Amino acid sequence: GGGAALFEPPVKVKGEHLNMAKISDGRKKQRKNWTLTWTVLTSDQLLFYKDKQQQTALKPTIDEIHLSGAVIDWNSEKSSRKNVFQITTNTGSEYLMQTDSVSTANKWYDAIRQNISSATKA
Ligand code: I3P
Repeated sequence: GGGAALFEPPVKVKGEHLNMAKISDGRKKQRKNWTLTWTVLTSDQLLFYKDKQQQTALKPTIDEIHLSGAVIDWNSEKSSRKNVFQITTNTGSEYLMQTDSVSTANKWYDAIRQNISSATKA
């Protein structure tokens, strides 16, 4: 407990370049706009940075997903791209994530699913 965590940098579980498209913001549909982002998974958040340097400099994120209560599923209907999965937050925002590498996609899908599960129980 305590407030010490406020002063700590994000826990760097993974960092990698992934394509991200936010397609709905709190149940309000958004125009799909794929962006290559430096993506970092912590125990309870998925953080999107413009590039790796922004994370290192502790600059604000492009966006962040709170994993508690979120849902992750593979999705082959909302994009013509391969290896797409969708994360739906507990407020109804929807994010598509994609990479051409099936092993990278699988690795992230599994890690995010695990952290959603533990963040939701916490
Ligand atoms: C969209 C863009 C997206 C594409 C989307 C297009 O066009 O080409 O990359 O999604 O397809 O509408 P625009 O840039 O003019 O908005 P995918 O790459 O995921 O297929 P969609 O309309 O079927 O979502």
